[in-house]
Amino acid sequence: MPPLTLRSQLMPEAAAGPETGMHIRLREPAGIDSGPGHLEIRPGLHPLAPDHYVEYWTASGTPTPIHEGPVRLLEHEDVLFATWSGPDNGLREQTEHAYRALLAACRARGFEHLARVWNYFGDIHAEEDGLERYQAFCMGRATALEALEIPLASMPAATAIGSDQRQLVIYLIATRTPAESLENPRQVSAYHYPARYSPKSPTFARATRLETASGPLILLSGTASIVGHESRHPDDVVAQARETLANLRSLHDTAGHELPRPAWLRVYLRHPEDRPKVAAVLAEHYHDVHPGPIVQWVRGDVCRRELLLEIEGVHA
Ligand code: 3EB
Repeated sequence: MPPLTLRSQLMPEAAAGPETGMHIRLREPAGIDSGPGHLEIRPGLHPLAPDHYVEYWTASGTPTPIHEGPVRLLEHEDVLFATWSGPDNGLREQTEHAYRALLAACRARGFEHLARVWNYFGDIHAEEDGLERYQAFCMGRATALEALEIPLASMPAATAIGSDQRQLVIYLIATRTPAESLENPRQVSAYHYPARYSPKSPTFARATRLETASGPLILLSGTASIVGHESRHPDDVVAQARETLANLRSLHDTAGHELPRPAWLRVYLRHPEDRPKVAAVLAEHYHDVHPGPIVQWVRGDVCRRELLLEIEGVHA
């Protein structure tokens, strides 16, 4: 199998980015639009001023756009971008329904493997049918993935963040050949978390590794201040930032020392006013990496109330 042509870039909004592919823009309203060769995804999050970055995912060749109800796809020869957007009430059923539709669309085109999935919806801590909405989301997702018999050892890397708008927005990268799923020795695999976090555990890998034409690509899941399965340092955003970076370092070590530097990171902050403190921790951590990662700052709610930040990104 030839290496994938998948590429990832985070660029200032003012720069001329690629015209085709999947573009993630933090702009209202939450939702997904498509053009002839691209998908525009607006997760429903707010960027922290003054930065305006756009995240671009591209693959080579002329993509084919496909629109089937709430599912929109962009098919390349070796990569399929797949998205779903719709109301986020009845979240458990909606999530299951969305995942079934997405997975069916991917499989119908020969893209059996999920490398990376992003999930956003509003009011993540609110209760719905006796469950916290994050748990309802986890149940819907796990039910769909179980029904489709996706093994735990090949889960995609993922993000699930509470947005500022009531819209379920899911987007993903699927491939014909499997990515390598990676776990973090400092953390219990999310799919083995004890049931007190959610009656059905979150189903994602800590990262995935893909071989591309321009070298290995490591897709880092949303990573927080969790060691084992427990949250660490409630109420201390600086200590949470350090613990999160220790998790990311350990994940990078697991993925392979020869691997490239982080190209970009996205920091989700529960409280925007924490940015300067977290930025100082990041600057210290990456002071010997040149050039350092491009960092996008976003307001968002991490799934556990005590967690104040989460970081995801790409090594390329
Ligand atoms: C954690 O490590 C923090 O449910 O898809 C991070 C990334 C988190 C993805 C998900 C949740 C998810 O458990 C939360």
